[in-house]
Amino acid sequence: MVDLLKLKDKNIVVMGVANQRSLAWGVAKSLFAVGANVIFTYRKERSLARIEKLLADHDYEAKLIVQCDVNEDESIHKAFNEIGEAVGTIHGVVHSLAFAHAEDLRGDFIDTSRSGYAFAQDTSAYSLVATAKEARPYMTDGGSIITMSYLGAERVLPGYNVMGVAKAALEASVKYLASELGQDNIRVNAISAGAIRTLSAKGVPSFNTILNQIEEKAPLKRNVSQEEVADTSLAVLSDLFRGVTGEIVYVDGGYNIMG
Ligand code: 1JT
Repeated sequence: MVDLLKLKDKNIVVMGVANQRSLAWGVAKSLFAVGANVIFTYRKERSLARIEKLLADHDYEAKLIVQCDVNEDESIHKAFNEIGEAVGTIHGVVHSLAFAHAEDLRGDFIDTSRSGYAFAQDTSAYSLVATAKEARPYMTDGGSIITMSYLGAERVLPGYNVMGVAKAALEASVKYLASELGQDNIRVNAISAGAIRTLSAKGVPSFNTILNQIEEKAPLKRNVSQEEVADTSLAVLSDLFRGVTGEIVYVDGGYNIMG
């Protein structure tokens, strides 16, 4: 199985580990399990400390850990330059980042401020474009870029508001990037994860209701786990998905197909 994936000794950049519940941490664990070299980026010092503790607790060793603030072009440039200098070739990137102001994730969408809208787009959608641009020069063997999306990109989910619009832009960006990077044998796909209790989900008032509705309605009659999202992510990063690009892959127990 590990041989079919062809991820052993490949250099994969994982962006967006905030704590052990992060989808990015789940992907990192799956990557370690198949012998990939994992390179982490973090923004806040607190996240660096958490990553270092998680690595120590699991007896994992990161190939490299670098600071990267995706709201700053220069920071992304420096981070990927440092990664490229250290490892030579980058084979994959896991973009698992999103942010919006708390006040824009409740109340009415129509009340979204200009700055809150721009901030959500910049952090959650443009960051993928800027990251792909900086990673590309080092992805000389081809490779796979994945990002995390959510059903709110295509359906109105009460409260998701400005993030839904940002995820819609993210999914469209996946398709435009896929069309341009295909010539370099770089695939770009999104994982549309079901609702999972991560740090981002904290403070979402109706989250329990959302989880209960999914249990009732999803074909698999249950919610999905961080591990399930991670293993699908591993598959999409791997050689098993070598013919797939520009796709939105749902890991949601089938919830998205229901009317
Ligand atoms: C962000 C947040 C991105 C929460 C997110 C997210 N993607 C999924 N969630 C969880 C969620 C949130 C809402 C929801 C369903 C799922 C918070 C910080 C900014 C980025 O409502 C239907 C509101």
